[in-house]
Amino acid sequence: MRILVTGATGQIGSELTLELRKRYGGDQVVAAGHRKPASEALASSGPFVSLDVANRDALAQVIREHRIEAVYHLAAVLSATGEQNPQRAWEVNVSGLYNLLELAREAGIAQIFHPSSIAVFGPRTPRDRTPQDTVLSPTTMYGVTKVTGELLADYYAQRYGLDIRGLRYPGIISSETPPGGGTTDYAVEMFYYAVEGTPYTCFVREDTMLPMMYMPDCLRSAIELMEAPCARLRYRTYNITALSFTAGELAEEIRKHVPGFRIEYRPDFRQAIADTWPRSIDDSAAREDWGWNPRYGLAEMVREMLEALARRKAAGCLYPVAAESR
Ligand code: AKB
Repeated sequence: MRILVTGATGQIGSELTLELRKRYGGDQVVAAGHRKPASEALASSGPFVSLDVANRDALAQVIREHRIEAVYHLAAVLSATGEQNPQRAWEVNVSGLYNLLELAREAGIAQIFHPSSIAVFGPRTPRDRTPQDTVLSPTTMYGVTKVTGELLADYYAQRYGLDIRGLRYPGIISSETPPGGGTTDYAVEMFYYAVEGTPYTCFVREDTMLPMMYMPDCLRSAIELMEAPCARLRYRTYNITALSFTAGELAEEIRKHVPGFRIEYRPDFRQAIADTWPRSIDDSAAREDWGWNPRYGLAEMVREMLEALARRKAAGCLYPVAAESR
């Protein structure tokens, strides 16, 4: 299959592209992003095209020229940035997806992966062990676009027979490309500050608990869902999680490795977003239908994150997350 990854320079896209290239071959996986690839590995391991998914003609050209047969559609504006520019969030997240679905219908694309998010839930949704089937009433534009995306996926599957699959991702923690513009970004930033030896000002309260997942689990979940037999899937978009912890619990775990790590809590507008999202997720449907099983708990994730970032720092290639926001 010739695969296109949109949003390939983002947090998930940059690592998923490399994982897919390892599995299916470098030339088979076209990376598309609106920034230049940040890593040499991403730039040199296969084709890269510059693309804004809201530009339908440009997307059509990439699909045609590279004879694309499957798409991992990761291009998105996240929750915090989405509140700063809701119009752009709609354009990228909804118009971009609509463009892709229409082109997929015309070009006969075999499969699409479209991530959703815990942002589809809202203040009227049960916050503990949030069920698969529940109230979707988000209060952020990002959440609105993700609910719309889920509904569009259902519609195009029913009406045109497209094979579209998705996961409601929690916060994703990773050591390669930092996330940009999400509410859960504090859980990544904290590591960078700890490794830099700089005190961190956290933008949510110490007792804020959100569901999270470490990148290796995130990559595996996308690929396992896409490879699952269609007949076993009761849902098009699944709840998924790995672990839940408070900001304070994460800081405590980091302190076991970096004893002098200092943190203060100064909640900003992102606290109000976090307060409408689940504390934990019921992902039993994913476990039953396609065998989802996360491998990383808090202790292993924190140890691996700190080791990976320390290696990057020693090699002089730690992204300047801490330096930029200092
Ligand atoms: C965000 O915080 O906006 C994202 C998400 C949970 O989808 N990380």
